[in-house]
Amino acid sequence: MIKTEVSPTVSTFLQQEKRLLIGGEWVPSLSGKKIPAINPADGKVLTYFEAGNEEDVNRAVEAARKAFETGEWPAMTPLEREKLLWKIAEIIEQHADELAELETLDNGKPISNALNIDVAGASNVFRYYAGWPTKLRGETNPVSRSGYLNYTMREPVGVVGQIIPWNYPLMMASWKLAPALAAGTTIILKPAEQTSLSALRLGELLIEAGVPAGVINIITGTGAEAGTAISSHPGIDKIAFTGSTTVGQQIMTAGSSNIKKISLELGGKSPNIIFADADIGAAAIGAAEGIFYNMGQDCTAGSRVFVQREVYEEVVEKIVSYAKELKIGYGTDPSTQIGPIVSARQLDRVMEYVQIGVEEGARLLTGGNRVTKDSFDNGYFIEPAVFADVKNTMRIAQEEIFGPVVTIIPFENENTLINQANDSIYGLGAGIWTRDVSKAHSVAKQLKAGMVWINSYGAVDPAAPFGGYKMSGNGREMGEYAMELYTEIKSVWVKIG
Ligand code: TXE
Repeated sequence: MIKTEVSPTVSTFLQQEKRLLIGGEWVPSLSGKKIPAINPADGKVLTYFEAGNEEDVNRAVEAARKAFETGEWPAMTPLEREKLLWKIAEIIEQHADELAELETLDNGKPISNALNIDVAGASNVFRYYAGWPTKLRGETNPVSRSGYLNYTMREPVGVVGQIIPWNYPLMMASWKLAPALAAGTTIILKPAEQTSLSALRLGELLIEAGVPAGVINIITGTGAEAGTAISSHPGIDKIAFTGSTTVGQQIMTAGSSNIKKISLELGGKSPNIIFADADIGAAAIGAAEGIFYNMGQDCTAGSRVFVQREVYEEVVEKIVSYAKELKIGYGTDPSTQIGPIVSARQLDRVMEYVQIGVEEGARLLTGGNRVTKDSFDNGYFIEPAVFADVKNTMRIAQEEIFGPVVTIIPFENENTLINQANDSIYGLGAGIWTRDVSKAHSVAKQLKAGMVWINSYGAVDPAAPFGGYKMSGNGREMGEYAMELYTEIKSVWVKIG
């Protein structure tokens, strides 16, 4: 239960005045209102940052439009953009420890995860997209109108609004910024109000790397004020959003005013399916990690574990003992596996779902209590919870909990399983555990999910598409797919004959 001291570098950053990044300058918000950054491990205020509003968004859009149309950015060659993105990746790596510490303090996640997954994921995505500016090609098209040449060009979509959540703050900022920069757009980024600090520090590093003024603007603030101002702004051409499905729906409505291009990465209730012929030891660990990683605050969390009847009790037992052994503690302690939930509000939400599960008649085998021992009582800690004998129709199996709560559902055979697994408004991820290769591919084909993992769970990579079916979203991030999100196609006709 070590609670290590804050390092001098992070301490200095926390003491500095936080501002909005507009047109290459750090400026105060026009309203002067502030939001506290709360450490979820002890409920104390780390620092305050600006509550940007509509007028601040207007200023940012103006700066982004200017940077898009004139000056250094549109004149930059693809090779120069490549160098810039590569440099950002390097600077993130050079500041890895500091960024990880800041992320852990602000979000609560275990420091080893912050460093090895979040910060490493952030620099990797910039490095991957560094390769794209020089690969964005058009085509010549075999048109049947004689005497004509037709070719296409890919152009940056314009000014982009990016609204991100609190579960992977730095990594989400990087997943959004890197392809948008590679495409040549200019950006207004709004981090989540629960976790805005790493984005602000990233903003400083982006300036240090040489991102021209106005290309990336950072507006901190609430969803209700800064978020809606971005999603409804007529000067913004595209919105990229990660967050709840409800807000995704609001963004689609708000964005209709000027037919914004909208990509959404929303909620999930992903099935992680264990067949009786699987390597049961590996599958049970995979299922437990698939839900408890990042305290279950993961859009692809395998929150519905389907287990074939023959091995049901065995798997349940293994998941329960895994959950009981997880080490709960301050994220700053390197041995911690389960840190606090991000906010008091999210903790309440998770606790409420535990109660709902009990009332619905599911069997709560372990966890679900707020941790109040030692000095944890002011932090937002909860014991990982395991529900068995869950029916897929229960609310705890249908609604996204976004916390360390797993629902384990028995199934009889492949046919009944597919219907149950697909019986969800969501379609983000899915896992399949079996030794039967044909069954694995057949089930993968039948699942309505944007990502399927076979005999593993949750791998992501900048080269592999990421996104969901149904109400889990629109469009795909990562890989070449993200370049489509941030570019327009122009078809050019030339009369040659
Ligand atoms: O999300 P919100 P919340 C899910 C998860 C979680 C639930 C609620 O189930 O329990 O959502 O979390 C901004 N216009 N996910 O309330 O509100 C907000 O400021 C424009 C899944 O924190 O969707 C923040 O920057 N923007 C998820 C971002 O949207 C608005 C990750 C996300 O906040 C806005 C997070 C508005 N009207 C939560 N309202 C995932 N897919 O990974 C809010 N925002």
